Amino acid sequence: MVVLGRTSFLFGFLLLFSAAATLADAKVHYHDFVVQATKVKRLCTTHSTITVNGQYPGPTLEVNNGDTIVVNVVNRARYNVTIHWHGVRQVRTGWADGPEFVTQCPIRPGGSYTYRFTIQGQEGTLWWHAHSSWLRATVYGALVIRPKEGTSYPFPKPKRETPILLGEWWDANPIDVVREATRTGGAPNVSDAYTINGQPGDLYNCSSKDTVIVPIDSGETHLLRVINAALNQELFFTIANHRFTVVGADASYLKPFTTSVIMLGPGQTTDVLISGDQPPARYYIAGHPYQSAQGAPFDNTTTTAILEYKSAPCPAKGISSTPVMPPLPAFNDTATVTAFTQSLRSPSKVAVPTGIDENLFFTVGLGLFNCPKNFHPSRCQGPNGTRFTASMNNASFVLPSNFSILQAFKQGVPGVFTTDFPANPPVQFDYTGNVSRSLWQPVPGTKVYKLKFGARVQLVLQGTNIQTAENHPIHIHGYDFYILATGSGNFNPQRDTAKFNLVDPPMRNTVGVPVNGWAVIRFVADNPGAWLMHCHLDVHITWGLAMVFLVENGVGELQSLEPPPADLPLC
Ligand SMILES: [Cu+2]
Repeated sequence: MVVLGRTSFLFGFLLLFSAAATLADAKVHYHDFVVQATKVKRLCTTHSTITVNGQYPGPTLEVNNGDTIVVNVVNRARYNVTIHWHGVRQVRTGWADGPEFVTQCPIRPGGSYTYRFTIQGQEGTLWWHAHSSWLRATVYGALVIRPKEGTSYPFPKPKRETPILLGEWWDANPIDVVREATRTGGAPNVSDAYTINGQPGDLYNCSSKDTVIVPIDSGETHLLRVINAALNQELFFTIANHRFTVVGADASYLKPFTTSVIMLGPGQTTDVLISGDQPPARYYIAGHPYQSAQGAPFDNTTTTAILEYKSAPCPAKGISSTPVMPPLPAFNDTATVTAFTQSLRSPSKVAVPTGIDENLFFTVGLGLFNCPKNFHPSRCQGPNGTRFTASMNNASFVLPSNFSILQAFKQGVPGVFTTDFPANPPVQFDYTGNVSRSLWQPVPGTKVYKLKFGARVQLVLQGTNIQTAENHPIHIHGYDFYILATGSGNFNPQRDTAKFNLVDPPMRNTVGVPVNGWAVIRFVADNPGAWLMHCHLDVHITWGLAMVFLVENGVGELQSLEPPPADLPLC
């Protein structure tokens, strides 16, 4: 179906050649990712876990801003798979973005696909993960982006750097967990552990001998690249007796500030500096949930690693080596989350888009489907015999199954999606009040919203109180955006526009929409393609909390999506 003409191939080659000539220092990094089942033992039980190259977490990619990454993914697992390069702008390379049935069909068992893209203007920490069903529970790794060759960090160069991947572990096959939930219509089982770099740590059974040790020397500065790779849980993160200097998030630098605790929603990254300024000893590094939904079950355990001074007294000498445990915020401590997120600022004045072309207002929240007449009651185990769902602007997103949206868009295949995703909620209501039961049932469909190339977009994301209000980490593919403001209650343009930070708002790829509140973001639609926007709690994307922006080509080659790679998987 997708035929790459010889002329366009030659043209692409010449473009690549001329680009390479102007970026003499930029490197190309080649990697092979073999997706395969691997025996992994955690919490006293061995599972056949889907990994990349037998590693859990998967390999860390280390590059400089400006470099090109080429990853050949071979699928030797029994599931369909795709890999998403979370936060990478993918300028003109939308075919390499990865979400299944959005920018590509899945790589079938036995198949392969080579992702090829360039890091442009992003520095800090991103990550990669599977974007097919719940495979990302174990198929993920760090993507470290150092400053462009010949430049340096906007802070003193740290002596060490360590990626800290926060994960979530089920003592079960995560694919079985989501399949069971999809069958019953109920909430999926909560996880059994959180992990730091793949290890639950000392507070879990059969885990303490493998607890991750992070070394530090007295007097040195250490950069921790913290990534929330958990499937369904926002997490607080802290280290006993050490303060963080926050210097970046989602591969954009921030105005440095200090705090003793940070919070990350799934999908978010935060770069922090710590100093070896405490008495040489062992200190717990700890993560546990921020749970904003009231009454919903969650995994309330705590994962730990150990920050160990190299000169710390050795346990063999009879000195107690039990690490110091830090206090952690209460699970429902929204005030701490608000204080943290409102401290984030760009390092200096930035060019916030103005002269808005597209003024969008999307509700985000859960819903309940009444049990379909032909369904056995065992398939309606949501509240009061319903099935859980979720939506944006009352549209519950359904992935296509025989074309990717991008392929259908570019080849003009009809019937794969409709372009009627609404710019505003079809019905206005008191979003964070007592919502009438008649507004709880969204409409399923594959609706997209079209944007002209270069459109200046303002998007209000309004949380709803339908079923259960909670914080939703909303992630946009293909774009970074400025977060102008967040607040609680219903967004009110007369009152809340005055709160916009038009000077130094933070730039991110994932924004936490506060529980029973709203967030306002802006971006310029200057990257053509099909870009998924979704809640990064996988349970919510499973229920349909997603939509797609279709961004048209601009004028000329440099404002147009590249042709699809010859090995693009088709359905
Ligand atoms: Cu959500």
